[in-house]
Amino acid sequence: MKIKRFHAKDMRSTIRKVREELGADAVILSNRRAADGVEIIAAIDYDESLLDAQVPAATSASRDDEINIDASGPEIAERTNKTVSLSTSQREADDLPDVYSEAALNRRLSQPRQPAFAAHDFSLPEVDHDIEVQNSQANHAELRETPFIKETLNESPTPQQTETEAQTRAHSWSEEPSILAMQEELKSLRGLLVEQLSGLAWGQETCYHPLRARLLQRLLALGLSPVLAREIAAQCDEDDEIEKNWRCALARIAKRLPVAEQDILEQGGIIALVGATGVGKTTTVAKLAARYTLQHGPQKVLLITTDNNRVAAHEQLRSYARILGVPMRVAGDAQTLKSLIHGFADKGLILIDTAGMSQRDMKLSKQLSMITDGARDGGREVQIYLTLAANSQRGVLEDVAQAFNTIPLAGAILTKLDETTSLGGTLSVTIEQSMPVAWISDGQQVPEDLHRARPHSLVSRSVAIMQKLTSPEGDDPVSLTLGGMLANANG
Ligand SMILES: Nc1nc2c(ncn2[C@@H]2O[C@H](COP(=O)(O)OP(=O)(O)O)[C@@H](O)[C@H]2O)c(=O)[nH]1
Ligand SMILES: [Mg+2]
Repeated sequence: MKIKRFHAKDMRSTIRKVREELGADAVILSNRRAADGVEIIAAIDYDESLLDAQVPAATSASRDDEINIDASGPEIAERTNKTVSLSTSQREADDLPDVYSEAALNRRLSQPRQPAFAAHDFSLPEVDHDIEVQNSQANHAELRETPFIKETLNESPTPQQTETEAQTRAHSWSEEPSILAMQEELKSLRGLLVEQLSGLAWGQETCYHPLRARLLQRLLALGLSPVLAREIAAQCDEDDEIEKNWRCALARIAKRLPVAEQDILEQGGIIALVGATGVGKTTTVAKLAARYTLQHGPQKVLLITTDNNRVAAHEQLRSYARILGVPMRVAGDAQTLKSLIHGFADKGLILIDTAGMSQRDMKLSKQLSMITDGARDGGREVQIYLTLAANSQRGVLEDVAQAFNTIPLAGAILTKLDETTSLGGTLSVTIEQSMPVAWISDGQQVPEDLHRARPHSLVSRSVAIMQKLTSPEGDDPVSLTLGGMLANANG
């Protein structure tokens, strides 16, 4: 019998190696996930009865009957008559000898196979990185019955085997009921562990850094992302009182909050508003147009919509244009946009309203490049502002900002501040994505409910919202958040 260890980046490649070297009759004795892939111990000419008969006899045998570990070469094991010899190129002997010793092998063989978890035993199973020889028979049987491995061992992959086939196979393997059940089990164990760890971490924080913990608690209640809240809280002065630290923390947030230096409306030019559907792009375009019209007159403004999908979208912008007395055009493609920009070169401000684009929409980059290309070809630069509705969840805003930040954004316009129950999340996103906020909108009235963004007023506003709406300080949300962070860090 010949035993050998195989190593590759995944199960499939490792099994292929086994096949190539030992042939289709190879027997898998054990497999485990290694740091950089999968490791399989396989054997050829494997005779279980011979092993069973020989191993007990080995108790009284001489040194030659032992399973040796030899560092002489890549060949791991070769067994003739009573001798099994295991070799490894890197001498992982420190990990291995005990399991291969005669006594250990006998002890393992004589023990009945234990389940990893007893019914009510929640202690974590001991992780054994060694090769579990005594389970080889059962492992072998189970593994051979696993469709993916069975097929891999019995069928020669032909050159014509397509990638689609491989994917389907991997897919069906991962949908095995036992694998799914195991995944569920692992998920619930992970949840349990995260809960325990988060409680522990929060307990330590409150014990060793009580002031920092309280500050962190407030910053999280403000809605800041856990990462930003921790960064700000870490700069606190433990010797000072909480209220002073709180004021300093708020000042730090305001300092980090990027806002547009110049007023869009003073600069003029071509401004396009992008963002998801319903965030308030058209209304904001109308508000900006109205303000500019008040200062420079209606003849200096042009409204363009690239939303040629919905008639309702045109109508909404058209009625604003009618009220303001400014022209409005529809541009369905880059060419039309280009000629419009060219033809209305005398306009001080061209506002482009766009169709709602989901961050997951495949048409997103196409639409954005249409805007930039159209404007560039028209000989003028376009400034694109991302419209973010402040009443969205932080996770959604992060997603949107990341997707849109792949194009050169001039900044952000925050809408629906009047409807949000937490402003910290929106502020976190603009800080973390370094996205200068130009304007904020806090109502539906055109043009009254539009204001220039000011860092201190945004921070005060978020504190006012927090004080009005959040419950008294409590540890639970914080520990859960810390738990989430730990889980993400480990996952
Ligand atoms: N409460 C509130 N509603 C707003 C604000 N901005 C826009 N809206 C409303 O949100 C809805 C969608 O706005 P719209 O401009 O059509 O969004 P679009 O799909 O992004 O163009 C409309 O009913 C607007 O009146 C705001 O700042 N606060
Ligand atoms: Mg719209």
